[in-house]
Amino acid sequence: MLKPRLVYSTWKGSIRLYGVTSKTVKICGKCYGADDKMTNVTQSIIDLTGRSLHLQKCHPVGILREAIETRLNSTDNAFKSYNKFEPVVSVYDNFDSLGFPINHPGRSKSDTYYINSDTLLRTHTSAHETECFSQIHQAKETKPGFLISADVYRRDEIDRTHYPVFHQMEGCRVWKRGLQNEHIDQLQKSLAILQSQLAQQKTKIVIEDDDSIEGNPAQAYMSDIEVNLCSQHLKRSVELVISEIFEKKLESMRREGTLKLPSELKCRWIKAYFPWTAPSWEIEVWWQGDWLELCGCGIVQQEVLKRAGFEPNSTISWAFGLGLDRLAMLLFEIPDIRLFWTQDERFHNQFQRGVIDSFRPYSKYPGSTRDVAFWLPPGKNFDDIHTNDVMEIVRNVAGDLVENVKLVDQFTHPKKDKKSQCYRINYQSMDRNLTNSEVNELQKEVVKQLINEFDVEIR
Ligand code: FA5
Ligand code: MG
Repeated sequence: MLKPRLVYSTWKGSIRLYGVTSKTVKICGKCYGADDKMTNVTQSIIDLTGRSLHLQKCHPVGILREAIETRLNSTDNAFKSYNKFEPVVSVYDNFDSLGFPINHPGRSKSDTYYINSDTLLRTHTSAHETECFSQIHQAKETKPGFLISADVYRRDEIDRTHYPVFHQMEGCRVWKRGLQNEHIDQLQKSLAILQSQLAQQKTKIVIEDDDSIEGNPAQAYMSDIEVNLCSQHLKRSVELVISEIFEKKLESMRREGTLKLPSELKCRWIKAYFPWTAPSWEIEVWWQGDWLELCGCGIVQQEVLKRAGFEPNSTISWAFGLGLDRLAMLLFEIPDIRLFWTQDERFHNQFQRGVIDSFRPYSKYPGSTRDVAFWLPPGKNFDDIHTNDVMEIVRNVAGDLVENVKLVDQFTHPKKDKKSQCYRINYQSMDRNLTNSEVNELQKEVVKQLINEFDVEIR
């Protein structure tokens, strides 16, 4: 039996009371058994599972999703789109099927929302790769590639660029090896189209490419020419997406009369590691003085293709996973990721299908800061209270009324050997003014839950 626990969540000022923890958890109309050890998903997260921002035609995330799908299919119409997968997946699909080692940090309860020990809210769209590959294997799908866009869930910190839900687009492409090497022909033809499309883009990308295989080995079953063509096809496809998106952004900056327009876009490919691709890379874009990581990718491990049903050595494939939200924030000039989730018309009225416009802030409501400082229970270490768990408590109490939470101080009292932490919480709404008493109320509830959950002593 789980301890019944009351959690408050606020939405537009009204405070709702939830009995979060019960024996079952209902998500997208289905009931799942909860369990004592693993369940950590909360009602405020469950409430977000039905929003599907990526399907809204006039929402920045939806506009971006559609633009990328269109561009990728302009090469040879190779991708089937899957945009309606529900967020509940098995631990097997999210981690095991992709070869995540048992001790991978992504599996931990402090990073992932578990429904029970077998089921979780997907942490990435790669969770659906095996299923979609198997559709191609069974010839239920005739297109040789697919795109999966969906909401993904991660327990994380709270600030302007982090939200427990964000959106990814997965892209995969498969070539069946032919007896006469027909797949090499197909790869070369498709690559030639990609290259000419890139050459025609108005926005030129200047690329630094780390393609050394040191520490990033190819798989033994593939020939050098296959690795080379498949990697190039992958990289040029991702570059096409990026140059297209930034081209749209530059058009909008021209319309808005921005004076200093960059004449080219600097990108770099860097080596990466993902358990289910080899070799693997990430791409970063230089934008307003910073490298921005947009996407992870690589050549799909044969084990994944075999799990999807393909005969050994029969198939080669690439995959990428692109984050939509941070890219949308940058393109649409959205200062706070919470804005994506607002229901305020003043936000939604600003965007139209197919167009990348800069967001015009309608108002900036003041924030209100509160500190909470506490002693850890005797014998406990700083590691025993994960920052993500503190964040989760604040998120549950204050929902979108919290802008930022920071651990601002921690020390050990030399004589008493007691350990102290101080968190600073900034309460701020995107849509309205918060009253002082409302903020006090929220803070009181946060303190109460910190005591209940961690047995801390408030200083
Ligand atoms: C992945 O999630 C892999 N599934 C990507 C992949 C797919 C690799 C297929 C290989 C083959 P990563 O955790 O780096 O990787 O996330 C991918 C992208 O999602 C990042 O580049 C970033 O753009 C975005 N992203 C990651 N974490 C966040 C976050 N907390 N908030 C917003 N965007 C994020
Ligand atoms: Mg990454």
